[in-house]
Amino acid sequence: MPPKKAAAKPNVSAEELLGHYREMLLIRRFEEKAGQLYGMGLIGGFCHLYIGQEAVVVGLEAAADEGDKRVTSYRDHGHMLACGMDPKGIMAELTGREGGFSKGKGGSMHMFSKEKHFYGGHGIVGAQVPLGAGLAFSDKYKGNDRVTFTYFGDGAANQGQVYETYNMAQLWDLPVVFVIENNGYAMGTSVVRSTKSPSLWERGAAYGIKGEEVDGMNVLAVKEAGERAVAHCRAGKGPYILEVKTYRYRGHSMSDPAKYRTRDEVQKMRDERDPIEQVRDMLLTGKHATEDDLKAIDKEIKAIVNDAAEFSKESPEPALEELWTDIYAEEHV
Ligand SMILES: Cc1ncc(C[n+]2csc(CCOP(=O)(O)OP(=O)(O)O)c2C)c(N)n1
Ligand SMILES: [Mg+2]
Repeated sequence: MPPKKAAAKPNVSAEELLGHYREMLLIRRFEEKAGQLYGMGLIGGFCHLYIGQEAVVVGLEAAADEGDKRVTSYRDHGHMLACGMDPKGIMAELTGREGGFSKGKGGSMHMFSKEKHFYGGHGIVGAQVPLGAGLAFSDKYKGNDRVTFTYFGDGAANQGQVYETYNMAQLWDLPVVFVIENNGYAMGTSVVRSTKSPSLWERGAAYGIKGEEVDGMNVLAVKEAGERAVAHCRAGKGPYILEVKTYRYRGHSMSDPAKYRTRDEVQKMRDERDPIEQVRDMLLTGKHATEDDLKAIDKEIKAIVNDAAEFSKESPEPALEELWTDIYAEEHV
């Protein structure tokens, strides 16, 4: 579980706090809506919600610059929203419609945006890790100072290809931030049941890679650590590992027997550590916003999410001919 910390007085502007609040709330409300649409049978197949983990991606995006890249696993809706992809296109992909980011043919786990430098959305546990190093290699080769954020879970951290990637990333000083989103569970297996070395970031030491553990329920702590990691990479010092301690409130995917943890455990986390509530408290106690201001933001976010849901129902299903497009690369002679 993430460490319990008294909220330090933040040295941060009202504008910045409100921005974090808005972005985390967008992810939360979007995911709640996706859960509803799934229940109504409008979304099929796999769907993994990000509720509870919002501070991770919002904090790290706040540390990123234009042109930086990101790649992640199947639990990807939050990452797409945080890097600025249109909620309509994401929701329409979830419902398998033409207006979706993969024209309705990829679904929840397979979306991409060249414009926002979002490289997926990957269903094979750990597979995105070498891809992230490859993206970083391309930037290093081109000689720019872009950084790639490569996200993976605590379960993925036990995959062999992660360590092959660490070796090459450090050998070639690749500008990649490895973000381990440690939410405590890999499907139904808790971290303590799957490894005797619960400090996942420290494994980087075997390759000479620096890193740290971060309180992933505190968006400001994530942003601060993200800035350190990014500065390290941009300075040409090679990769950096952030093990971000977080928690998912919902099941692993839409079907989850939830027998591996108690309801009390989840409730305690919601009550005591919720990332959105923490920022809400800072905004109210710091007199940066009133209850009414926050209600207005909530209303605005709900409208964005409702529009996305409407769009995802109205957008047509892909035409039959689409079965044959974007399957193989065109031959260029
Ligand atoms: C190579 C591979 N093995 C197993 C699976 C089945 N699987 C899907 S998600 C998952 C758990 C991964 O957990 P973690 O990395 O902690 O990510 P989280 O779901 O918590 O975000 C497993 C075993 C898979 N998709 N790919
Ligand atoms: Mg996990």
